Amino acid sequence: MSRRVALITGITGQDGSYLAEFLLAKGYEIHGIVRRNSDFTSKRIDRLLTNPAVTTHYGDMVDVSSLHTLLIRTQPTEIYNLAAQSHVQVSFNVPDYSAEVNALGALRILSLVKEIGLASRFYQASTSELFGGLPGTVPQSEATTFMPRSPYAAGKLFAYWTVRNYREAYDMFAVNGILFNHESPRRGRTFVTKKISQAVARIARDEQDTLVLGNLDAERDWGYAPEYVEAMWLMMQQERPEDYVVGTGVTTTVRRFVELCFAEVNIHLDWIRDDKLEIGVDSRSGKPLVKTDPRYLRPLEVEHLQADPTKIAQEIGWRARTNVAELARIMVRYDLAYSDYGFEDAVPEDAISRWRKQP
Ligand code: NAP
Ligand code: G4F
Repeated sequence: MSRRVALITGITGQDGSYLAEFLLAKGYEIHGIVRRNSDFTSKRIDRLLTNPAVTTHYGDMVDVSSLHTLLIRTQPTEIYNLAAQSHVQVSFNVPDYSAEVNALGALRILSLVKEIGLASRFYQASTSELFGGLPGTVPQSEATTFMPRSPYAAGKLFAYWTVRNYREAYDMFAVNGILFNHESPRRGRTFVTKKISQAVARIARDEQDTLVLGNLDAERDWGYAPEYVEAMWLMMQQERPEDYVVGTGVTTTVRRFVELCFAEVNIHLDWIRDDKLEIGVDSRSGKPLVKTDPRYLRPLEVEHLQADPTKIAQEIGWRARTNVAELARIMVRYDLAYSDYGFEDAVPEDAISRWRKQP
């Protein structure tokens, strides 16, 4: 069998950890780039680190020499560029850094691959945030016009076009996966779905009083992350390099995701609007459980994302299998069972039923 060596940037993140597991099962040798932090960040991949097929290396997307060294030493057949300053709201606070990592990071790797003369295939973690705010353009496909609305998305737009330019100019196998939001129990706690599912579990356990959120009306096309890493890999196995939109095709408001999560613990909400703020109260006890706070509003918002995943379904046969209600269930059940941010596979039934309120 031919050599299968994957280099994953962002291996410690949600997608990186699922992708590493997926590729390991396919027999790949895996190298992951880990940046230096003030504490360990490898929790999502700790259980993989004893596997001799997995090696992690210190490196950073802003450090060209580390990328150069790792490319030469590992000689990857496939590179998955998942590293990013991936939080949209935070990108307004650290715009230069977001551009360094999200835009120039991709350019650095592509340029090194070309100059070193590697035959590596390259996957770029592009995003539905590219579509941004063009009114009336839903659902969004590969042909939809981009209009980024954050430093995060503007940086990703640069990377998107860099991939296309390198592909055409130098005949490289480089692809953009334009992925819509995908979530899981491993999602970072500052993203809205995990913030909600964890708060719901904590409220059910009487460890937290309220969940404070920003824009409840934003709509996202939320899928289940383990399915999305398979789409990344499939794109890299095609004969020709092509860009693909990856999503469920169904969009849901943040408000509805909150309701779905609370329903998992048998709590139903009534919404009360008070001037610009909104409160979600427990319909039985009248207790306020959800509040909005302008602190979580963004300088610019992307209001409506909904994928048109026709191309990937028709050409590759990939389809999302988990709907948003199932996703909310998976996430809340996990958070009910594990109060820590752990990465266990199985969720014991008794740990869930203990915390579900009687209907
Ligand atoms: P994530 O959980 O935030 O993971 C980001 C990863 O990038 C982490 O491993 C992080 O390391 C690493 N990283 C950040 N800055 C770095 C730097 N300067 N050098 C090296 N590594 C760095 O993100 P995710 O949800 O897995 O998403 C993976 C990729 O897909 C990202 O590029 C994201 O923008 C993109 N994307 C995500 C979604 C989604 O819904 N999840 C949708 C579309 C596109 P630390 O562990 O040290 O922080
Ligand atoms: O969970 P979010 O922070 O994800 P967002 O901004 O859609 O970005 C994620 O998905 C992108 C793909 O479309 C990725 F490229 C990106 O890397 C990241 O993974 O916010 C989702 C929505 C937003 O409209 C936000 O305004 O939820 C709204 N929201 C409401 N209250 C909140 C909150 N978001 C966060 N993070 N925290 C809140 O309290």
